[in-house]
Amino acid sequence: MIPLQQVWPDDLAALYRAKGYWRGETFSQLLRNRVEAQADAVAVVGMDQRWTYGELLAKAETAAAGFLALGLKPGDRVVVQLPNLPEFLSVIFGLFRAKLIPVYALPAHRSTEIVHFLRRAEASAYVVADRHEGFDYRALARAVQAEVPELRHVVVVGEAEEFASFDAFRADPASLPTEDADPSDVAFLQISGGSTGLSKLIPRTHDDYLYSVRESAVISKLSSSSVYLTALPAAHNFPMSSPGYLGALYVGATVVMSPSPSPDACFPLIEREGVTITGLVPPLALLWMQAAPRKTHDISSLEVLLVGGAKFLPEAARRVRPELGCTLQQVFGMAEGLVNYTRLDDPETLIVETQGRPISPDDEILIVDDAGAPVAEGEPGNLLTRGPYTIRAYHNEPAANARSFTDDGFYRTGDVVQRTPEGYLVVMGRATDHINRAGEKISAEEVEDHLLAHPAVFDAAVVSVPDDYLGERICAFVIPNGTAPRGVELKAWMRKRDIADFKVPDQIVFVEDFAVTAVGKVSRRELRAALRQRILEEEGKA
Ligand code: OOB
Repeated sequence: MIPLQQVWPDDLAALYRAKGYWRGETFSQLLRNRVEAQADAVAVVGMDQRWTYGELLAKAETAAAGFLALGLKPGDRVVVQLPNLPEFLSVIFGLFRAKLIPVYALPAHRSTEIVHFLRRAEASAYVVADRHEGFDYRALARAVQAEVPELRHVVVVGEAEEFASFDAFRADPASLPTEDADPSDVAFLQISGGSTGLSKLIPRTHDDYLYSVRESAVISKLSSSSVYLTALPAAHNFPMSSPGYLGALYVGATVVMSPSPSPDACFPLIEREGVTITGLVPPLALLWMQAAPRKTHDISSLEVLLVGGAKFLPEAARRVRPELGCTLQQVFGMAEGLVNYTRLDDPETLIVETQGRPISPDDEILIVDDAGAPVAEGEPGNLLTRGPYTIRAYHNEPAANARSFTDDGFYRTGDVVQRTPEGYLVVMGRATDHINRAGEKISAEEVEDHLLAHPAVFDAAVVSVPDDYLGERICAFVIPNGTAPRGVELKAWMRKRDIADFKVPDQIVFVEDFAVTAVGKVSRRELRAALRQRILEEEGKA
């Protein structure tokens, strides 16, 4: 197995420790500390269950012993694909306790993506729920296991059928090893949005991630009386740590898991549990504002709404307080590390018009032109960053690492930003070819590769198109090979390729050629830019 690591240069690691950013804490310790302080406080609520911190720890220990009893060994990787159930937390804290490494997949992922994660991570186990939103994950597990024989264990939360049942784990926690993980070790793998090709794996250490969690909790003013609603899929970095359910657990607050982010699911939970804080992507924030005048539930306990994952336009941002009655906190973050927040007591203009400033005084920010030279202060440019919780490398991706990081370790975010005189960042756009569809990042190249596999597709170019609701939608330009299939047929065929549904193009435009300009040879990037321009002009948006 290729070892997991995330290495900062010695001098910086020493600085981050000396400044108290990296405190030598682990995820298991986090939970134990809370239990020592407040075993009987409610930690997690969801699906008619209500667990205290003491119960969460007990369930995590049973889970840990159960995973080890299957034959898994510390360091083994486990792909976790669960909806927002309370068991999401007992599974991941169980894995942490057993020194197993969760790899976070989204419920929307299908066999194409899961097989890729299992192989890239060299995972030996896969944890799923039985069903969610009408989809049977056991059938997915069967398909995946047939393709990846190295996958030794499938564990199911709920009705397990032929697989190992999480609910029936009975091994004695007394058998668990006493020594904890090394805080500088990789604790889990996140999944990148992927601007080129398939998603990459992002190794995060206990030390670096817990720093971002702890500071995020301070920035969002979480306390033990806060109630955090997990509305977005729990596997996403945003609801996980900005300040997320981990921030909430860190300070001894209560976490409510909602099976769906819709107002219908969330408003009753807000009223019943007295939710004080949650996080949404912009399209959902718009949906909540639209639903608010007709609501029959009291959501007045909500104090803070974080919005991020994609650009929240100032016109929409301005409506949050009057329409939802809470303070907006914009968050501009990335699973690779850097997270920016507006602060709760910032002036309205900063809250509405910017995406915030970094968590840490030691988050280094460079804004550069395409040649890598710093732009004049206040001008837009490419955002590069380095700091105490930003990765230095993806797992086992030498080519992507060479592209994505500078020689001195700055991560090229792919985002184009401007810095205000107050030091706040405004996201202007991005330099890479991915589509940010309602906060999900989709690689144009990955979608093109799928389209090209269709016998009637000669060539395909995939671009993002501005969309009032989604922020951006996926538009595929396709040159047919002979008779063009119908757009709906091509979409239906894409769906059958077992990929996440959010990657299927929203719009397909058949063209005879890409009208390549006189220059002759154009890069895919230039081609996509030209096609995007064409559709903007057609829609009168250019
Ligand atoms: C979050 O993380 P990822 O890894 O899914 O996506 C990161 C990318 C950023 O590079 C940027 O392109 C975009 O998502 N993004 C935003 C944004 N927040 C993220 N673009 C404009 N405005 C924003 N507020 O999406 C993520 C991770 C942690 C916290 C929040 C979001």
